[in-house]
Amino acid sequence: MPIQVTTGSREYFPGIGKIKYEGADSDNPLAFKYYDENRVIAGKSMKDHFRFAIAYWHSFCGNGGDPFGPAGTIDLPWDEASDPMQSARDKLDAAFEFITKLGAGFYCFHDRDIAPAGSTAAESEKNLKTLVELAKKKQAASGVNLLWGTANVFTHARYMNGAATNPDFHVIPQVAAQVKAAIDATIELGGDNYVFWGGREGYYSLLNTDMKRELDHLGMFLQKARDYGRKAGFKGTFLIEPKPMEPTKHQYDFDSATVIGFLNKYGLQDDFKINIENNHATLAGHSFAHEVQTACDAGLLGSLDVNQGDPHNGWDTDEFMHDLHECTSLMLVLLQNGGIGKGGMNFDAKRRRSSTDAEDLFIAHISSMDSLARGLIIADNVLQKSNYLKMKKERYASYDSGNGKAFESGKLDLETLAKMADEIGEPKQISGKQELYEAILNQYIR
Ligand code: XUL
Ligand code: CO
Repeated sequence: MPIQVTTGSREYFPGIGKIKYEGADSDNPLAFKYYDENRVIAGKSMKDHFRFAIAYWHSFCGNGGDPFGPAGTIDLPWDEASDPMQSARDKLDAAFEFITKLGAGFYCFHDRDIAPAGSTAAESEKNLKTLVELAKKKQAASGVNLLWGTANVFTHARYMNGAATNPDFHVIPQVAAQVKAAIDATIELGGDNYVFWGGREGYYSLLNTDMKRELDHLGMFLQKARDYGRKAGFKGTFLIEPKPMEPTKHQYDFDSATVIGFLNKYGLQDDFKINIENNHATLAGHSFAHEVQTACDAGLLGSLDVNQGDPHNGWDTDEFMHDLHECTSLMLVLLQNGGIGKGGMNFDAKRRRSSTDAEDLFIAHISSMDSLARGLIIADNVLQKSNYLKMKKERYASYDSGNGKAFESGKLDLETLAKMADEIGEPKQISGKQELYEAILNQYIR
């Protein structure tokens, strides 16, 4: 069903209605210029290509605070009630008003984003259940779905030495209580995925760290979480979100390649996939496209956290993704690899500390949705109209027949190959044509 605007008793974004598609010539900052949800590209509607999701933590909990000004700059009118449960209900109203006015089909949350912690694990779970029941009604009224849920097992002081990788076993039951309740919440809300981002799963100093034991504990914990989820009826995909550093110096889920090895080592590869975030890729010294391609090649692409960082500094700045070149490179990989499936594109991004108008939250998302839509259109043009695919195929043509094909299928041993060296002789030089590929891409970015 089309998304229905769903407000609570108070309207938090007055004066802003449902965001419409007005086309590339529109000057309206509160309209889509490229994202036209029903437009079909490469056999699929834009809505299905992206499955856009709103990140609860940035958009409804983030106040623009930073280490030099933790009090923040951005008004959160839904966070004024003195009772934290009332505040959580108000936040839910604001969230669904925003999500439905924007027309995004999905949202994502941490347990602590939607409900406050109580003084015991049981009380925290009770709070979460109360908010989940309300969220379920909002979902039914609006047609918005949950892309993924997760547990915040990194903010509380008890997790300072790690969550599932904590050297002290007494922390593990706390992690289990949170993860179990968050999996239950995700099932209750029909979430398509459940995410593990290992914020504190890593270390600062090898001097006090038994890395092997910590990783074994992480593998064991995830197996138990998977087993519980399946027993409780979770049919979706578990996702690990890689990040190489921050907050810890060395995070265990460094990048896609590291996570692929980890999943295979601990027997998790059939239930888990990867949630890739652009800014995390940058921190790992990779491009988003590289990380996505790596996961696709392993059959483990799960979902995406779309944002961008600054390649010149080493921080996770979580800016809204608007770099057209990066959007195009990403969509080129996705179009060639069958798309995003039951994953989506979650805006793990925050407006800048100085973007303080309520409409800035809309503008930030609209700009990013338009940039990705434009990337999709450009990438599709490159694939349909240019020589790109043909050139790439021809580069590997020597493996399509004869000895190349025999090698690829494992029929040539090393001695036979070695003998061919003089029979075949020095290979002729074949240009890699990188600049031509770059020129083709830029030719279509218009
Ligand atoms: C932190 C980050 C998280 C995860 C969910 O860098 O990306 O918000 O996406 O825990
Ligand atoms: Co993220």
